[in-house]
Amino acid sequence: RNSATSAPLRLWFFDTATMPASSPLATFLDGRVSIHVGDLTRHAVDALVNAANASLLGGGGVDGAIHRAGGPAILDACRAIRASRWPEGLPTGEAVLTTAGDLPARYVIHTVGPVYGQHGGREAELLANCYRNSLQLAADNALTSLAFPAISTGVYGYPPSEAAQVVSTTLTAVLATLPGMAEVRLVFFSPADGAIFLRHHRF
Ligand code: AR6
Repeated sequence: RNSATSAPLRLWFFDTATMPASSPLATFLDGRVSIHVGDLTRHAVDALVNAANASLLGGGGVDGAIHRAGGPAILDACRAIRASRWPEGLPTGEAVLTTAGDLPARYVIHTVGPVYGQHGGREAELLANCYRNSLQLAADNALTSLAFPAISTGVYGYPPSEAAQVVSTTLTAVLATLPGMAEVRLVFFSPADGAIFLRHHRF
């Protein structure tokens, strides 16, 4: 066996494990919040936030991408949390913490966003709870950097322009209470989604 062909290809100037996933489109709140476009799973932060569903057993969208890239350790941890703490499923707006498996992040925080139009007008409050509870859970675990996807704006149908207002006002309020939370990245999958956020935020 030729060791030269089986050695990992690792060029110092293109090390995907340590290079930043993207440079920000914009920053807010004295640089504590940054806006990115690309794949959330590439971000090497203390915790990625997952837009999960109540089952915590995986799905499509960013949830599928996190479980695919992170491997089976994440699903094992989710099953254990279901069995011990949330046998009926994780309620909308709540958040739980697991390993990040093989991902470059250290942990994954799973939260369940509202399905737009299914909560009798409480959608904005529930979406804010996702961001607030994820940030508080991170702070309780002494984590200082987080990356969020645009929770609920895919399969769950939340209009991205409305979500931008909820997310920016919630981050402004919550980060004022969490001085140790140094870095919050908002990661949009497409440039169009990033542009909608930048048009509608209220930072
Ligand atoms: N990186 C960043 N953003 C992504 C990625 C990625 N790899 N993949 C998708 N997005 P969605 P939801 C964006 O549907 O609306 C799942 O099946 C996507 O373009 O992932 O909260 C769960 O299991 C969109 O802007 O989450 C639940 O059943 C945003 O992430 C349900 O979907 C959120 O889209 C949750 O629906």
